[in-house]
Formats: sequence, structure tokens, C-alpha cells
Amino acid sequence: MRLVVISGFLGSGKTTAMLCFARELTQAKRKVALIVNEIGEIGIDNVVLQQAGANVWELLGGCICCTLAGTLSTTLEMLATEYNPDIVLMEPSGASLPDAVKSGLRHVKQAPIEVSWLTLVDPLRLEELVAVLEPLMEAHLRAADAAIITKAAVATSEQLAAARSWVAGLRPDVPCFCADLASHEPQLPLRAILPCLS
Ligand SMILES: Nc1nc2c(ncn2[C@@H]2O[C@H](COP(=O)(O)OP(=O)(O)OP(=O)(O)O)[C@@H](O)[C@H]2O)c(=O)[nH]1
Ligand SMILES: [Mg+2]
Repeated sequence: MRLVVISGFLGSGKTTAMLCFARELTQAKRKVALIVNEIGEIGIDNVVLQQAGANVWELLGGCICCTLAGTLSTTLEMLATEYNPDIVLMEPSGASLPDAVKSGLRHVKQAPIEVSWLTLVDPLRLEELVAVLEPLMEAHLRAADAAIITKAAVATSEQLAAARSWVAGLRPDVPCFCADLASHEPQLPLRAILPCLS
């Protein structure tokens, strides 16, 4: 089972990216499952995501990197045995610690799960976030198999250049895309990214 983790700090565009990729995969007749983790008790993005035609499993009221690690394992095991999707897209909460999520995934008994990690970088807030949360921001990028700089249509060219250079400085080895996934025209299809994630 293929699992694509869409990670990034709070507000970086994870749900927007999931929606974009889920629509595209569903149109391509792929069986998609979405796992969304939110710290709060109420899942605010569920309805929007279901409108994309995908099945959504919400893990609420805790973080999959700690309190809900066991729930994540059982959810993935259930998906593999009972639902058998072609691809699972997962949005960890923006506050989760990437290394802890990764180590939790190693304990999933239902093998094999092929994990690809996509890290989203918000060019509008990068400078301010790195100033106060540098270790967490770097951990997100260190976990990545590929990076996407989001919000390209609303960022300035200076913000985009700064984001590109931050990614290249820390992870020159990963492919880095730049896109505006909130626009209605399909942009940066997941199939263009997936080969880089393998
Ligand atoms: N223009 C533009 N806006 C975006 C893009 N991605 C996200 N946004 C906007 O940024 C805000 C946050 O996007 P979300 O997709 O909810 O971000 P998130 O990472 O899921 O947020 P949390 O789940 O709260 O961590 C929303 O208002 C989106 O419409 C993008 O590529 N372009
Ligand atoms: Mg979200």
C-alpha cells in the first residue's frame, strides 16, 4: 500500500494540496483513502475533502506523532486489509513532529507500506517561522522526499526565491516544486511528483 504523507507547518497548505491530489487521483479512477489528523475534537476539513469524492478517515483529538500513534497504526492496518486503496494520502497535524510520525509508521504491522514524504513550505511565512521555530521547520524538510513551495500565485518573487534557497540550502538532494494548489486549474499533478518520491 502506498502512503503519501503531506506534511508542513500549520497553514502551509496541506489540506488544499490533499484536495487537489485527491481530485486528480479520483478522476484517474484510483482508489484513494485520506487520513486527516487534527489536534481538535472537530474535523473542520472533512466535508470539503469528501466533496473531492474520496473516503476520509479522521483521527481527531490528539496528534499521530504521540497520543494517537496507536490509532494511526490500527487505521492503516484496517485500510490495508479491508479497504485496499491504491494510495493513501495523509495529513498529519501541523504541530506534529515528523521524526515521531516516521518512527510510528515503522511499527505498522501490516506490511508492506511504501511511505513517501512530501513537505510543504509556505513562502509567505517562512522567514517569520524559521526565526522562532527553526528546529521544527528544519525537521519537516529533513523528512522530505520532495518539497513543494505553495501559494506561488500570492507570494512575491523575493519570497519564492528565499523559500527555494532555504530548501536548497538544507536539502539540495530533494526535488523542489513551486505551485499554487488553491487555484482551480489543475497544477502540479501528483503524478508529476510521485516518481520523485519513489
Ligand atoms: N493562493 C493560495 N492559497 C493557498 C494555497 N495553499 C493553501 N492556501 C490557503 O492557505 C490557507 C491554509 O490552507 P490549508 O490547506 O488549510 O493549510 P493546512 O496546512 O491544511 O492548515 P492546517 O491544517 O491548519 O495546518 C487557506 O486559506 C488556503 O486557501 C496555495 O497554493 N495558494
Ligand atoms: Mg489542514
